[in-house]
This record gives sequence, structure tokens and C-alpha cells, in this order.
Amino acid sequence: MTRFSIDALLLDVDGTLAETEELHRLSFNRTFAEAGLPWSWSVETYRRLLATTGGRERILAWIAEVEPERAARLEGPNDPFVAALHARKTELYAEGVARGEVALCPGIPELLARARELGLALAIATTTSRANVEALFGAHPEALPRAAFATLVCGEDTKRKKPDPEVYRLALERLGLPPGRALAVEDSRNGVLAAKGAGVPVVAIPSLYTAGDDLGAADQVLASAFELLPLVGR
Ligand code: XBP
Ligand code: MG
Repeated sequence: MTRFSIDALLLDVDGTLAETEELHRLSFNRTFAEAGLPWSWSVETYRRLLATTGGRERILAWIAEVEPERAARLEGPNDPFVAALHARKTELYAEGVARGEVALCPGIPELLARARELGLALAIATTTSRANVEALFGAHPEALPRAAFATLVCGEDTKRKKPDPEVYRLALERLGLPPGRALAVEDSRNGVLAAKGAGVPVVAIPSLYTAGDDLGAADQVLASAFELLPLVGR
């Protein structure tokens, strides 16, 4: 029985298409070490810091927490020191993805293949940087064919990141669809809230870093994308 009668799948990237956050964390830490900064994020710390979506925003939140004097000297959200750290982290992350250090989540290749068989439109709805999404496509050309996606809405495309619904509103606008004809796939509480805020039904599949998130606002919580295969249809 089809549970979601839809025309499009709107897919989050980090934690949904692939288990990316561990490589993000290691890339942040390497960036900090290269810059001579005494910062190193443990798995536990990073799990807490993920409440702030966006890598640049996460560094800013960290500085405000551990070095308030430095935070007071920063030139706002576009501070060049923070921007340079984030740019280097993005570079290191892309190198890691290209080396094959990020695996796709179980059932994602099969879900995308099924969606294409059904003729569903595919879109990316993420707060991560476009370069990171392109790197992932580049590393998995068969399972994640770039041409299969009608649009990629990324971190640079919105003023406010998840849990703000802007990313989902923009994806729907670009696809020309009402929210009820799409289904979002997310792994985190922030992602679920963003989709629901735009009126989009959402299936949550927890990832390594979001296993403890409250995903109660999702329409359905599943263990893997394999479980979603029989639930989508036109
Ligand atoms: C992902 C994020 C991103 C990544 C890092 O959230 O919050 O910030 O952790 O990517 P979601 P950038 O899965 O909800 O989209 O450093 O490029 O921001
Ligand atoms: Mg995510």
C-alpha cells in the first residue's frame, strides 16, 4: 500500500544521503590544528554543536562559548577569520569525500532508483555548502547521478538555515509543487522542523549523530531508506 502519494522527493544531505558528519568534524579539527588554534571537537561536543546548523555558524557559536573576548572582536557573521577557517574546512572535507571517506546511507541508492522509476522529481534541500554536495555527487556518480536532480537548494541559497523552512519553500517553488505533493527525507530534528514549517510531510531516518534527536514531529520515523521503498508512489 502506498502511504505517500507524491510527485517529488526532497532530500537532505548530511546524515540522510550519507554519513557525512564525522568527516565534517575531522575536517574542522584539522583546520583548527593547521591554524594553531587550541580547539578540538570530540564526538560528544560535536553532537551538541550540531544544534547550530551551518559550519560557519557552528564556528561562530563555538567562539562565543569558549572565547567570548575573541567573539567580541569578530566582524559579525561574515567575519573574515571565521570565513577563512570555514573555507579551509570545506576544502579538506571535499578532499576526504573524493578519497571515498563518506559512504552513502543504507537504502539510498535503491530509494533514488525507485523514485526515478516512478518518475518522481528529485531535489536536494540542505543547509550544507554547495561544494560539499557537488563533492558527494562526484564521488558517487552511479548511485547519485547529478543529472537526476531537478534542483539543489544549498546553504548559500537561503538567508536562514534549518530549522527555518526557507530551504523547503525554495525547493517547492523551484519545482512548482504544493507542499502536499512532496515528501522530505531528513535525519535530524532541525531538518524535520524545517520541512514541517513549510508544510511538507517528512520521514525521519536517524543517523549516527542524530540518533538521540527528538524526531516526534516527523510523519514517520524509519530505521533506513530501505523501509521507505514500499511507502512511496504517485
Ligand atoms: C547539516 C549542517 C551542515 C554540516 C556542515 O545540516 O548543519 O552545517 O554540518 O556543512 P542538515 P557546512 O543535514 O540539516 O542540512 O560546513 O558546509 O555548513
Ligand atoms: Mg541532516
